[in-house]
Amino acid sequence: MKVSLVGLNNCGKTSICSVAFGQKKAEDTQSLNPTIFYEVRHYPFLGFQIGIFDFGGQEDHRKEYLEKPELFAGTDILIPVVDLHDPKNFENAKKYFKEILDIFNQSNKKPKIFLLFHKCDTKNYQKELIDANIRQARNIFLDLFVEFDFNFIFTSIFEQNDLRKIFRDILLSSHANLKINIQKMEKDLQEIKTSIIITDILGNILIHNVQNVGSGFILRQDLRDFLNSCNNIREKIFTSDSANFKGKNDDGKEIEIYIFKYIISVIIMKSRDLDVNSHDKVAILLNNVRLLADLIVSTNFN
Ligand SMILES: Nc1nc2c(ncn2[C@@H]2O[C@H](COP(=O)(O)OP(=O)(O)O)[C@@H](O)[C@H]2O)c(=O)[nH]1
Ligand SMILES: [Mg+2]
Repeated sequence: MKVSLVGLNNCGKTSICSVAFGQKKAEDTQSLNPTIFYEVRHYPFLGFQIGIFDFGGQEDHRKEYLEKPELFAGTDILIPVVDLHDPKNFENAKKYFKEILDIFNQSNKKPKIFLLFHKCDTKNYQKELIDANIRQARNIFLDLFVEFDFNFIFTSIFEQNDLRKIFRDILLSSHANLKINIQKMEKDLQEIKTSIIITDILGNILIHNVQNVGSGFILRQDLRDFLNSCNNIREKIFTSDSANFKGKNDDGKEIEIYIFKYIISVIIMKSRDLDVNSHDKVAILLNNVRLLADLIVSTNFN
């Protein structure tokens, strides 16, 4: 799956990638260098390869892309990014987006579009201006994409958890059944009184009910290593597609790892015995994850 991020220089594209997918915190993005031409990063997600194309936004690069429309070929999802802190460039951004849309209009394959109204925060920016900028941006940009399958979203790298979820849903947007399943589980999870993290086997977090579980889209390194070891054991010793692992100390602290269909994992961390209600809900959740894993295996992502 090819995802193309486009927008003027400095609007936040590289920061979005590194905060949503990488291990970076919002504060670490200030030292990012301007992207030269374009960069492709591959993120494995639910066992599939996702290529994120980050198109650097400097003027001379923008001209070059427009002369080489093949660079955008095969884009499944186009993400135009608007910098809400930079209203004087709204019209420039609009002009650039229009030129890109023309490229897609000329080919007969149209991507899904998710417009990000980005930097929707008042970090290093005057609070009084942001509402007016949002109104202005809506007026300028929203009618641009009418001929496309189009959505818009407000984003900020300072809302890392939201950003992670937004990208998860964007990546699943062509797979409505998976998305609905995951969102339902997310709701169920909020009612369970023990810490649970559901990830793919590489540690990309799908859902969780734990605060500060990791610094982004990916599980903490030590848990990721642990998961990886469990997965190796599943493969080499159990030689089956699913397995579960338990660890316990004398005080009743417990960690359980379930691996379903070598693709998805559930990490459960208990600090004491569960009440009956939560216990039943965990069992239902595990069953649902098992079904989700089947669904993922039968889904043809590419
Ligand atoms: N306030 C705020 N600043 C952001 C946000 N996203 C990115 N930035 C800052 O915007 C600047 C440019 O970001 P960068 O990712 O290099 O932009 P790019 O040229 O589009 O790749 C950096 O100083 C980031 O820290 C955001 O959501 N809010
Ligand atoms: Mg960049």
